[in-house]
Amino acid sequence: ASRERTFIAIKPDGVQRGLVGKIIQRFEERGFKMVALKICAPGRAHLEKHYADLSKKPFFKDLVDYMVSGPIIAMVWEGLNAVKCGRMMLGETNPQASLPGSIRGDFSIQVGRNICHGSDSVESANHEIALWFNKNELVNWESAMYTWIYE
Ligand code: DAT
Ligand code: MG
Repeated sequence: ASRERTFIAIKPDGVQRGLVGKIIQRFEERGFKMVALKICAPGRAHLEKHYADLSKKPFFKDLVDYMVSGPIIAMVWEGLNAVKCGRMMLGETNPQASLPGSIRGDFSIQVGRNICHGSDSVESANHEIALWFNKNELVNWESAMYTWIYE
């Protein structure tokens, strides 16, 4: 169970605003293990695939325009309930509803500039990880802190 993985991304506004280190630090400090990390700009077709479930939404074009407007930090984090806990750490989709202490609640104001992405289920995490990373980009390693984080 402590091997659950989630896909977390820092969107172009998070990168431009210099929040990369702070966001990574939150996942590190919580005790999650980084399994993959890269800066990338994968282009429109890739982002349309990433957000395929939303393709009928009125905001879809603006969303894709925003996501291709600059580099993205793509990451995979591993740990117990990484998906659900990751979502909690991000906050609500709309920053107006995100509590202080969450990433969106601390660093963002509007839904169209909510600075980060996190998978919403284990199934979508597996799908997104496969979409964003090659197998050889995922690194299996044992954290020396494991037994200090897990009972
Ligand atoms: P989340 O990113 O919390 O998983 P989502 O998957 O429903 O939310 O939507 C993906 C992104 O689309 C979201 O981060 C911001 C944008 N978005 C969602 N709902 C929106 C809305 N009502 N108006 C404008 N943009 C929206
Ligand atoms: Mg989503």
